[in-house]
Amino acid sequence: MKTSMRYTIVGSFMLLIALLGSFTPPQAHALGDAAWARQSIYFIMTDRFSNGDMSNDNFGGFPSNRSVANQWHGGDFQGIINQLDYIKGMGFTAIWITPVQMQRNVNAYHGYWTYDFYGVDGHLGSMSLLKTLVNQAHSKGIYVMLDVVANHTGDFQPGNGIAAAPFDQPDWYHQNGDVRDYNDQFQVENYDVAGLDDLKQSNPAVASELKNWIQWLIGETGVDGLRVDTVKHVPKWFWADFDNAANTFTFGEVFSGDVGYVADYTNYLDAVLDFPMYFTIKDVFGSDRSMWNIHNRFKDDWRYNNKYTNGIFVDNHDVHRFLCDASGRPGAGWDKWPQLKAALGFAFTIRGIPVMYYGTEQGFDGCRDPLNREDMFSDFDTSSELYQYVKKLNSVKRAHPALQDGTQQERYVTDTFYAFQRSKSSDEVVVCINNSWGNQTVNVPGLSNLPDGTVLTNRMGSDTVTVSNGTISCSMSEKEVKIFTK
Ligand SMILES: [Ca+2]
Ligand SMILES: [Ca+2]
Ligand SMILES: [Ca+2]
Ligand SMILES: [Ca+2]
Repeated sequence: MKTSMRYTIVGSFMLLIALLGSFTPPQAHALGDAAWARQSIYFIMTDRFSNGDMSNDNFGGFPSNRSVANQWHGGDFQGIINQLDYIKGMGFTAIWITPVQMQRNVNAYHGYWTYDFYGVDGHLGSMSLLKTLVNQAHSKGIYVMLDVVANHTGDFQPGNGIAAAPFDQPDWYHQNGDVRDYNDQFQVENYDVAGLDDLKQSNPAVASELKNWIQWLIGETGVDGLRVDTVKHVPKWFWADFDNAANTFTFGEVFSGDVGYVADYTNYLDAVLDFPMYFTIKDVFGSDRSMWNIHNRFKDDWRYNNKYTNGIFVDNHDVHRFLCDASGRPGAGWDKWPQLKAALGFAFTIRGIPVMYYGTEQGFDGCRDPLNREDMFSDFDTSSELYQYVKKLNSVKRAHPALQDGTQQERYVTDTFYAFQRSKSSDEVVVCINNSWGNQTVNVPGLSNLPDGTVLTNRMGSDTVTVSNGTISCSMSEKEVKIFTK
């Protein structure tokens, strides 16, 4: 009896070993918030990224035409699959892709005008190909975040039908007409945004179906997290339910520079895209404004439920690209890359998850939507200066836990200079940023956990400094970012 039991246990153990040897355990779909805080995200507008299948370009009678800026252009899931190595090569560990739901409009290339919640748009591919994309990304160590819209469908009512079943019932919508006063939160939540048919979450059937849908979508696709659209246009109570139903990481778009207004949503969704910081980055790095604006911005960090999981970005698809608005070198306004590199150096090293909009690495500079949604298509140049710069930032971030979710403390600030220290376990990082168009040398005092005599190396270059009296001397060229580590 005893012998046979031991045989069974040993046998089971050996069977387990055999199984482990032949199978890799499936990757967890619900990547936790803490793990998301350590990622860096590449944001892709699928229609504008890479066309891997010409046969789907005119799906549903809505043709692609690259000479029309607000029409479909042909990018698709296969195109993203084809470029996963380009993305991985830049050091990103996650992608966020625009909504995949079926559209029904020649201008719905962006995916934010849902017709059928339960269909995948044929321009992009099929559900099966989306699963392949997710699996291929996972096999390369890249997580996938899906963009979802639960505020509205496309603009069908009145006069042009209604979204597909089960969202084909008029009393599932508000029918209040357009928002007229954007300072009136009731209108913002319950009226239409630019004619887009506004879903009535207060109808229990609607709330219930939206939760069924998100569970279905996550179950089908195996994605690791959600970017949630038009968050300020839906009552907060719904987002708490939605996040709960989704049972995954969610960060929301709350388009506002008012930090109190934005931060409150982190009590309902897991996190937000940090629009207040976006406006600060645009001012400070894009227009050479004072670094004290950064100091002031960080003073509001206490307002966020978790400041480590907000998305940090220098631009996105709904605003001018950074290089459109940047003021450029005084007297040579076309020379803007030094400002962009300083902004990216800041965005990739501060608390939060860096989210970089596709094409930034190729110097895209479009202004108004849709001109800020340029085609990548043939621009996958891995030798470009900006691609290489971003690759360096990601590689330093990956090598240093302190730069992922370590604590952050300001160490020195002037109008043209900002330094901070990040710490996690035994990892210590000091970041120095020169926002001036001239060289300057600045002493950064008050460093902690770095005994005198410690030699730190700038990982964006190779120069070293030695800690003395808890201070290092940062010798900076114009618009330079240095990342010092042990
Ligand atoms: Ca295509
Ligand atoms: Ca609404
Ligand atoms: Ca409408
Ligand atoms: Ca969640």
